[in-house]
Amino acid sequence: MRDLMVAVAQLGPIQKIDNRAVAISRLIDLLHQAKARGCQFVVFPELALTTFFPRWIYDRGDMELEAYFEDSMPGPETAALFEAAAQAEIGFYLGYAEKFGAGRYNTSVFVNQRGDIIGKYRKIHLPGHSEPDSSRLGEHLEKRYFDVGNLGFPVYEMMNARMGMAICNDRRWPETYRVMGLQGVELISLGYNTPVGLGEPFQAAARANFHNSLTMQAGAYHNACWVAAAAKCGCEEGYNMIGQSMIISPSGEIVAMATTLEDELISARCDFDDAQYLKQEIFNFTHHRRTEAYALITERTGIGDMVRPDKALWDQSDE
Ligand code: CDV
Repeated sequence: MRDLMVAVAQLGPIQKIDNRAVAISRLIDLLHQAKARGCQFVVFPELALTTFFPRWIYDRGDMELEAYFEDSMPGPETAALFEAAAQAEIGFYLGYAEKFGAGRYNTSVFVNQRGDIIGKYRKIHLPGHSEPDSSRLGEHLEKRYFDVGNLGFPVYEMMNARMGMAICNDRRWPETYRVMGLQGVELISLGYNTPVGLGEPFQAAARANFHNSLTMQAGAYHNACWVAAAAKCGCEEGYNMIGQSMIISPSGEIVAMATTLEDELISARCDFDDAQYLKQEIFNFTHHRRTEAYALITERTGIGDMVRPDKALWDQSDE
């Protein structure tokens, strides 16, 4: 059997006054809990080192904004997390704001049990807006502060499994999972910050938890892979963010879910062989996918004209 003991380390709110040292000590505490449970791999949230700063209005280049970004990874403060994980022989996924030359990315990395970064992902689906709008109850300015990720959706061999990454809004897009599914991904790690009450209709806010699980359960099942998802949640700077961090099996079933809106560790044994039936039968891509019918997916971005088949292919009445 090929398996991995996976932990998801949900974080409660990180307020603006909480510096990195505070956040990192909470991550290390969760890492130690994971070790005590016999876990080998931990998934931390999106932008896990600071408060969720895209809720405030800055100009790119502002000192206060720049301070949310990491110049290096590990850096002077994050080194303690890398050391603690290497000591515990635990691999992890970590989301953070990355400076790379002039580029600014919403990034995640895979770190192996020895503390080496073995893979990186930069968020591709950036939600929200570039320009503030005072008519909204709250801003979500990821489009203003981050560049679109330029690394695709890579899958890495780590801890004897094929592992992929996504970040928050990516989880709502089936393409995210499929691109990794086509690389044989076995475990997708992702972190999220999902605020509610920014001015969306009441029904959208009321369904936020449902859509969180719906999209990830579908992505897991359609690609016969595990999904491990970590929220940063609770009331952060007056804004509410959903929790329900979860681990989902390749059958699409939730096998562990957080029940608080605070720092909380959940875990599950992920059996990769368990997915083989689905990968070889119903979702045997090689046998069953029909790419000739999927061209619109990469040719078009938004909704366009209806595409009709040649009528002669389906109607013989003119003959
Ligand atoms: N951090 C995110 O990407 N949040 C979005 C919200 C803004 C909808 C999400 O998809 O959860």
